[in-house]
Amino acid sequence: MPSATWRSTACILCECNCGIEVQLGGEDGRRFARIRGDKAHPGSKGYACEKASRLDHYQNGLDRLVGPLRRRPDGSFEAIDWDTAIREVAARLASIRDQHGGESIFYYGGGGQGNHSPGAYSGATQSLLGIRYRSNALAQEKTGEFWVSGKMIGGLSRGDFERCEVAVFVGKNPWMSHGISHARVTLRKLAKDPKRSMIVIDPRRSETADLADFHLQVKPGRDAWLVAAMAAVLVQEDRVDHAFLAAHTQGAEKLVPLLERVDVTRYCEIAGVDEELVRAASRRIAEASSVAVAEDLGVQMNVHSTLLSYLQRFLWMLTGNFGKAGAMYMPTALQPLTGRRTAPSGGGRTSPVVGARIITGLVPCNVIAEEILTDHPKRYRAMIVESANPAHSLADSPRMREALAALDTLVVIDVAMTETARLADYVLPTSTQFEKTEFTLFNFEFPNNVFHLRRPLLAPPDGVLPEAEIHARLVEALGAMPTDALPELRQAAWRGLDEFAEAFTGFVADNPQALPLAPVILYRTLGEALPPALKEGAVLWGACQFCAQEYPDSIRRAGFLGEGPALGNALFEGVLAARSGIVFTVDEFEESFARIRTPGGRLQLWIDELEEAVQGLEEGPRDEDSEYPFVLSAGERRSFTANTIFRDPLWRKKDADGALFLCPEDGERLGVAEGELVRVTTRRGRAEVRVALSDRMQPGHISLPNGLGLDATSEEGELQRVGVAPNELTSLEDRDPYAGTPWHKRVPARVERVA
Ligand SMILES: Nc1nc2c(c(=O)[nH]1)N[C@H]1C(S)=C(S)[C@@H](COP(=O)(O)OP(=O)(O)OC[C@H]3O[C@@H](n4cnc5c(=O)[nH]c(N)nc54)[C@H](O)[C@@H]3O)O[C@H]1N2
Ligand SMILES: Nc1nc2c(c(=O)[nH]1)N[C@H]1C(S)=C(S)[C@@H](COP(=O)(O)OP(=O)(O)OC[C@H]3O[C@@H](n4cnc5c(=O)[nH]c(N)nc54)[C@H](O)[C@@H]3O)O[C@H]1N2
Ligand code: SF4
Ligand SMILES: [Mo]
Repeated sequence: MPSATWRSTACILCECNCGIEVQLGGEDGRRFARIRGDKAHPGSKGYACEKASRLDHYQNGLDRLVGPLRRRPDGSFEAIDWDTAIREVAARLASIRDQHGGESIFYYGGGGQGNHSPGAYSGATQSLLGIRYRSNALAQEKTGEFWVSGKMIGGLSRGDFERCEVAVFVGKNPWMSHGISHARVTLRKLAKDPKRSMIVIDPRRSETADLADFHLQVKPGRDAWLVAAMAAVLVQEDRVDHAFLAAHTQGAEKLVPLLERVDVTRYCEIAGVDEELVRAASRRIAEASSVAVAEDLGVQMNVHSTLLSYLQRFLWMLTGNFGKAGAMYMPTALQPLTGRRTAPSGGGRTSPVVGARIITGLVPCNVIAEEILTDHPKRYRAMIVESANPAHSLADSPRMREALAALDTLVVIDVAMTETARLADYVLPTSTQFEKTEFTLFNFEFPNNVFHLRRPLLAPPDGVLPEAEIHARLVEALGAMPTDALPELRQAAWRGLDEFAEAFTGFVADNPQALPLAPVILYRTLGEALPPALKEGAVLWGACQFCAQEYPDSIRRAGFLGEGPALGNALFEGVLAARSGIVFTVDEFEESFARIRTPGGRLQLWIDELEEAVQGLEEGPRDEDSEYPFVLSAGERRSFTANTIFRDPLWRKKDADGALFLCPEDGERLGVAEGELVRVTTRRGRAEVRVALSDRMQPGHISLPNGLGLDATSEEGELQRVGVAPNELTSLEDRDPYAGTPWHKRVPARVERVA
């Protein structure tokens, strides 16, 4: 019998983090017996998709880690106690730092779709170890967009899909992947309303395309010509918003001549989309009172990734779709997802071995293996991996495994024995996201932005610790915790936030060198004065103070009172008290204009570094490799995929082993029928997989789901791999020339029937 109590938390499977309620049950009371959307959550308001109901497969998942592990010389693991684990990890990393410098220690991860507290607390460990190079999944998808957006608007923009008249999705399938609020409700409303339109750019007739008014079914990888043609139509038919351009932008005089020159007919031919349809879609954008645009992996993990982030922005900038309801906006942030001090452009920093551009502080994922597997004196020699699974999720898994194995020391902090953890020297087990206080910084709503601090639903099992505790202990073992100052700060915290703010500010003023350790100091002082269920929320006090400095008016409009630190304290108290999340800022649409952070304070239409790439489109596409006649999209989001958060293949109700989608014509040509096996060969590897014939695919295009091919222990105790691990098939050199993002959606491939 499930307990009658519904406890509020959030779904951890995509960036939406919908509020959910859970009833616990099972013999030990630790099963997620029932799950429903939480109506009290101010963002999701009761919405949740089918995946959330499967979260017990995470909480009670396979291969859960229950205590620290150390690798023996023979390669097997032995259990060790926490004191030994912390002491040895600290000592080994410190010795690498002392010998080779902190820049030889690499940090990967920091959080996934549902948890950003690891990134917040590890900041202390990273600074103490002198770590300078780090990365995470954002450097596989969003860094090109961050770079472009940084140049064009000086920050991140999002689209108001709930109010827009026209929605444009470029290589994004929100019906399956969500990523916008109440995705399916929002999409259905758009489809039903005759006054609104949806434009979908996707080579596949995606589930989102089914609802679209305009499906521009581009040839795989040819989006750049299509989107350039759409922008060119706006200019050539004089459908741009001249008043907006004059008032809010810079660089039109350089961009417009470039777009005037575009041969729209030819570009549409290259893209494989009917010219009249392209023109009609562009006119629809120009005529609309508001347009919202989003790009995603279909183009971000493809050739022209960074270029497309640029071209896509012309559609809404040239038509004046910024800073008004239904258009593009710049949200507030409790704390920026990309960090406070990291310039989008990377401030000219490059990675030490390959010299790859660092964007928002992140080294491109595709160069990490190269930065390890070399005798270059500046190579990475040790790595901390926290809440990520790079042995599975980065391009070229065989090479990545080789790189991880070549490190002097690999420390993995995770809840489960993952493909990456299996290669570690030390595995530090942590409480699940439902066994500690957690949150994410995916807070992009507008005008009412939402933050949700989740309380634990369950106590962690003995033997695991939350990341906050792990990092505090590492800092202590490294001898850097300012222990003398802690009692006084703790006492101030007991007396209240006002006194704490004063004491903490004074402490930092006297000890500026301790500032980078603030997360763990907050945890060891303020954290102990908080109710136990909120302890790991201590780090947010700093975020609330930052937010109060950055957005005081927006916070006051959300109902918090005060000035300076008092306003930050009021916000922090609000965050702590709201079990189902809270509206932390309320904005006006025009506020986005004031947030433009470009040198001229205007939207920049021109990026020097991309001029050549735009012009280069005139040369047309490069010849395809006849040895690999198919384009494989390696990592599609389907109903039952969720990165590698669920390790148990049984969580999938259908498509258990993740079929290869292939169009019926190609099936006939290859002589394969539904359910038969084929061999997929790429330049990097090969895999055998079951075929599902799908008329959603166009000829020559095939797709495999993401997150499959995990090695999980079966009930018989054997390691089993179900489905194809996509990165056994991808190559490191297939990456964007600007941002280094991988071309996972465009893997040249061959398909043969397996006799
Ligand atoms: N169900 C589910 N949802 C998820 C996740 C999950 O694992 N499962 N993961 C989450 C994460 S981490 C992310 S980053 C997002 C990603 O979300 P999306 O980017 O929306 O997901 P994908 O299915 O990877 O790719 C989107 C679309 O790109 C299309 N595409 C392929 N090639 C091309 C091309 O050449 N041009 C264009 N224009 N499109 C192309 C595909 O057909 C697909 O429909 O999803 C999140 N949501
Ligand atoms: N070929 C190909 N490769 C891809 C993609 C693709 O489409 N195609 N998609 C890419 C994208 S967009 C993404 S976002 C990445 C995702 O790949 P990764 O960033 O590597 O992360 P996840 O698969 O989300 O796995 C998260 C890890 O966190 C662990 N975890 C869960 N909860 C906790 C916790 O509370 N604390 C800690 N410390 N650990 C926890 C899980 O066990 C898991 O090991 O994959 C990328 N790789
Ligand atoms: S939309 Fe995303 S966060 Fe919401 S329930 Fe579905 S997977 Fe979870
Ligand atoms: Mo992602």
